[in-house]
Amino acid sequence: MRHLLILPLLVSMVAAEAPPLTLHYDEPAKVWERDALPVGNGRLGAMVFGGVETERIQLNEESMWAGPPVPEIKPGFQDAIKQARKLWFDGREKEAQDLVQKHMADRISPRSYQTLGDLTIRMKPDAKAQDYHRELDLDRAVATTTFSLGGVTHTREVFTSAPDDVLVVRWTADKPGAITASLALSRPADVTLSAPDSTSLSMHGQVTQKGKHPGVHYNCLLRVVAEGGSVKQGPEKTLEVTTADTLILYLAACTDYQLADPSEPLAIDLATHNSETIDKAQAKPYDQLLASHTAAHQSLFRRCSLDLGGWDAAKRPTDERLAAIKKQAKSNDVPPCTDPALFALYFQYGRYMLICSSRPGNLPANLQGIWNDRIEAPWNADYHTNINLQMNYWPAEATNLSDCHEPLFDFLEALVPSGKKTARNAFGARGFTVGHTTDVSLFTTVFGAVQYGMWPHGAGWCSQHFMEHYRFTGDREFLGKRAWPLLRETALFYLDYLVTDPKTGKLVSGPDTSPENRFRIPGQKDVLQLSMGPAMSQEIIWDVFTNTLEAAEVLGLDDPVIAEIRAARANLAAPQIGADGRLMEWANAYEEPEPGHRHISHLFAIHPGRQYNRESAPAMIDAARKSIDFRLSKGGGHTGWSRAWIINFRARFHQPDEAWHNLHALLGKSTTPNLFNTHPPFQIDGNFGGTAGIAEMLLQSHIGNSKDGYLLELLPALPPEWKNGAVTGLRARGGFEVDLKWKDGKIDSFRLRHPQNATARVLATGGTEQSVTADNAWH
Ligand code: FUC
Repeated sequence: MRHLLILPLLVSMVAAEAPPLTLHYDEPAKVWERDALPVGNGRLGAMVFGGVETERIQLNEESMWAGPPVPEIKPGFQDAIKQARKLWFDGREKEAQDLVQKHMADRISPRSYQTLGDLTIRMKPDAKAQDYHRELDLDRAVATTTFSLGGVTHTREVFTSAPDDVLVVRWTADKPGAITASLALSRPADVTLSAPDSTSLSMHGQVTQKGKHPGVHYNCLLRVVAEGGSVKQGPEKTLEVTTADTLILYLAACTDYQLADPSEPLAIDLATHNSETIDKAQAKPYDQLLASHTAAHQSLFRRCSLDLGGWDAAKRPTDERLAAIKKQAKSNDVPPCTDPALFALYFQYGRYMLICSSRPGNLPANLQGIWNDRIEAPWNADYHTNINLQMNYWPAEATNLSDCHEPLFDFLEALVPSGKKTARNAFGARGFTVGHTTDVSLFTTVFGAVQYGMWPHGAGWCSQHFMEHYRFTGDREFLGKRAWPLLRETALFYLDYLVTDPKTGKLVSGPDTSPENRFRIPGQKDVLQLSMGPAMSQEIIWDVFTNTLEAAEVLGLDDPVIAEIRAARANLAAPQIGADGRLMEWANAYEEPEPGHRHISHLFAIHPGRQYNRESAPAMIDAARKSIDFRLSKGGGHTGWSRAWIINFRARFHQPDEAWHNLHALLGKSTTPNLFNTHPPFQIDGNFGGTAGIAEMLLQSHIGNSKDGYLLELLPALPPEWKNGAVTGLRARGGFEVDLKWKDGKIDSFRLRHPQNATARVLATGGTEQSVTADNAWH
């Protein structure tokens, strides 16, 4: 029932002759992060190298984490916060910060998301490989490697099936008996290898971090089915395949992690579970296994298509095309768009990666989606909630992957019990709060150095996604059963966390940070991070209150908390415009030691927030634009995700050239040949933010509300370079699905679909506003 509104819209909108959506290369991958190609079913992932002599298929399972401890609130923290507020209001800012720092929970992050290991296929060919080609087909979600050896063509297909929950490798050769190879599983730590029978290998163990912090138990099973030839156990837990015609490998993996209670391992026999999973997959003919995988993938992937023309370029290897963009990016001029199809591919790659790393029932996409080849990943490949986790989900609704948003909702709901404890113990507050980062153990504490750690707005920001899901889908059941309870808890926290600024009488947040940024009070030498009422905190709180009130109104609820929220919102301090015309990051005019900082937190109210828009607050939009100009002039936008955020801002400012320039820079400066976004290193938020940014350039619907409806803005920031094109299946708030065609940079025609044939306000850039009924007819 949850997707009542989406299901009727599941029309495959890709033209009969779909353009080739593949990443392809003329040589095997060398470096994991740069070259290998990702496949995934939301839970199981793999990076395919496409090697000839040695094929490495690096494996992931989403819950491979070591265990406790987690950061714990120190005694006296709650009092320190209260005292720090007084000190701050008395002008003793440095003392306030030092006091909080002294009482912060210790940084205990002993864990990282870990690799599951590698599946390695080794062969000793007599000849050198010819006609080498490897590709990732985004539309079928299959990675294929082909090469010929001594006149025999070999083809290896790799996919991870969601319906059958297995990774499958099929290796065929066009002459019988041509496949002779050795297969192995391996893992860098905590592993016992075994060969349960003559055609299987297994690895299992308990995940630790360097021998400490025992976490999940895991099991991974590989079964080999050969047509022709033979398979037998080799030395050192390998399987030796000799002169087979075709080989199919089935790999299943699981752990005993459960989101509902991470401290309580799932009571299942992991080895039996994997064996049964493979039995079922193996019982299906290969073609059927592949067909059901492809169908499941396409039911999501094909909901949205983008055609920017220039598809001929798709014949060239992807790394070569990217290299051309990188060369252009060295110039500071706004570069011409010489390869529009690469940007369409990039858009779809973000959608592909969201489907592969975030299917319903799974954990959310982490900092690297589900792909990680290390025991200690950068930033632990965890769930940072001070932008990264949210950015992962920016494309979910707009690009018609609402279902892929669900893991975020499940995760947030799972955080509530822990977040209530933190609200109570750390702040003496009702409701629910989450600090700047968390992981599968679901801790919510603010911890570590105040610069990154004293930021209790993870839940506040994430709760926005619940309301946005309703806005895009119109799913009232979701709104009532899931969004409202979560928003209410989040709002309760803020009602108690806010304090009155004695100078202004307004309600302010704090002491907390503007994520990871620092300031200096004029005339003082210390560089500080904590303050009362930084702009982002105020904006997130406005957003939470507004969303909660809107949800209550739609649901017609009568709850005493509604009046409390309304009163608090009316008295909430709002961000200000500084003397230089910029939107101020802090409540007062401070010096900025790092004016090109990567976070652009104070513009939350413009995107992803909706507090200010060009109709309701043109002066704030102007000020925000100046803030971005300034940030960029000081070297901002240097990390992948930061650049991606800027694209989204530029789109909201209706600045097509600037949006284009930053999109170009995202590929030109922060993208590797496998089209992974790099912070550096690899961080998937930049991919997702880039995909969302392209959607935002083509369609916006943030002006309006659930009661009065939303304004659908068509092509609000279309780069002049993308003269002709078409997009199908974008989604807009109000529950609309939108197709657009444009010619010579102007809208040519559009059509809207809506399950109740609702009417929308539509504004095509350069035209006048009209009222259009969603009847799936071209206008
Ligand atoms: C935030 C950012 C960093 C990085 C990390 C994972 O804290 O400030 O740049 O993206 O998350």
